[in-house]
Amino acid sequence: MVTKTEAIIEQESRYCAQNYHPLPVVLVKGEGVYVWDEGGNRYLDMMSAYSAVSHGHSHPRLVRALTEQAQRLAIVSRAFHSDRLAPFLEKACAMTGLPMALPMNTGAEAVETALKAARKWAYEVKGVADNRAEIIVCDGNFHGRTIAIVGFSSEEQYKRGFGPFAPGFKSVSFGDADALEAAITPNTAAFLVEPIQGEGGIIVPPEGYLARCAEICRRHNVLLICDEIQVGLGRTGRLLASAHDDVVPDGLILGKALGGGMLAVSMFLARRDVMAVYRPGDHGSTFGGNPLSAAVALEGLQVIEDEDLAGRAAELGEYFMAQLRALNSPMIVEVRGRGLLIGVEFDPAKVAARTVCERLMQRGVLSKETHETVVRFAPPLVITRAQIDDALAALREVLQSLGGG
Ligand code: PXG
Repeated sequence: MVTKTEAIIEQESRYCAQNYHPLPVVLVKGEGVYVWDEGGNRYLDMMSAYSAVSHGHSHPRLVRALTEQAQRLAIVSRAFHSDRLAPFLEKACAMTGLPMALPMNTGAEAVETALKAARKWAYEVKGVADNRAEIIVCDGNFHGRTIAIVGFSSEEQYKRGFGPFAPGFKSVSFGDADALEAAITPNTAAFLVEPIQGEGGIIVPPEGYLARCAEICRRHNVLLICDEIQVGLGRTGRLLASAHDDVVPDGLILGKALGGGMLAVSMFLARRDVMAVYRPGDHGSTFGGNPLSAAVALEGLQVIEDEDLAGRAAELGEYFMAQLRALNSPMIVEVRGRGLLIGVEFDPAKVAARTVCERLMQRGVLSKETHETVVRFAPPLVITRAQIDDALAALREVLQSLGGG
């Protein structure tokens, strides 16, 4: 007999492009840190949609903001003003310390927005000759899936079959500030970096790396652009991951949790002289900055402050990471991360990360592997210590069931 779950997955595989390999669970409801499948089973969500659901599922304040605004005015395009956009951007600027913002929807769009701004800034402000601007990125980066972005990925699978790619990008070793300085030329417009590499496997760079990069960029008149789509908005224990190094970047990219786990909302924030390169007609998005997104995102930023989500991530992340290390499993090679962005690296000779995720799922904990060896623990930031203990108990059982407890 085919179960309802199997039937739904089969239907999806018939109609949906097979560009993902999801765990075999069909979710129908979420509340806080929990999600439920169509059979009524409850799971702890330790992935939170790759950090997009930092506020928890269906946060009541965000549901209210969404429904109230949906009943009033949802979409106007940027052909007209709305009363929702400015308060949202003012709040985002106040919280991040950057003076101006350009709203988009998905992370990749906001990254493209940053890249275009950096190039135009190089020509108009820095004085680089036409079409010569270079942007430096890092090996192991993940910034999205557009052709320009995958073109500078170091991951073969992201690129294979999608060329030709945009020129003008150079990649240097992540965590090596000297490599950055060596790669800079008079044509360098910007250095684009994730303060912690998320999709690359939760890679934390050496202490002080970002501060050194910021100093190097300043000295060479190169823009430091931080992609905090995954690590920003409290996830690592500070509002911005760059704040751990006391760095205010020249350009900042936010997404994921910016939409409060409700909508796709992203933005590029920047220094005034950088944002000034955008003039009417240069760039845009039909949905970017729409009143519905702006109302939800503004409330989301307020919730981050009111519930001190960054403080929770700092405190609970430290606890969680210490407990994971104390598991002392021979299957675990390393536990790394910051705040509630944690990667547990498993020994591939002993177990596949996917197997760990499948077994966790059977015990009511959802996570997802990255790069075959790393299991990600990045729960909603509203998680409690007791719920973390539940996840740890499930992981202990899984390790025991695999003979590595
Ligand atoms: N920058 C960073 C640092 C990211 O983690 C993006 C940009 C792109 O965001 P959008 O909204 O365009 O996906 C990300 C996304 C996936 C996947 O399913 C994406 C991410 C992490 C894990 C899986 O493609 N991060």
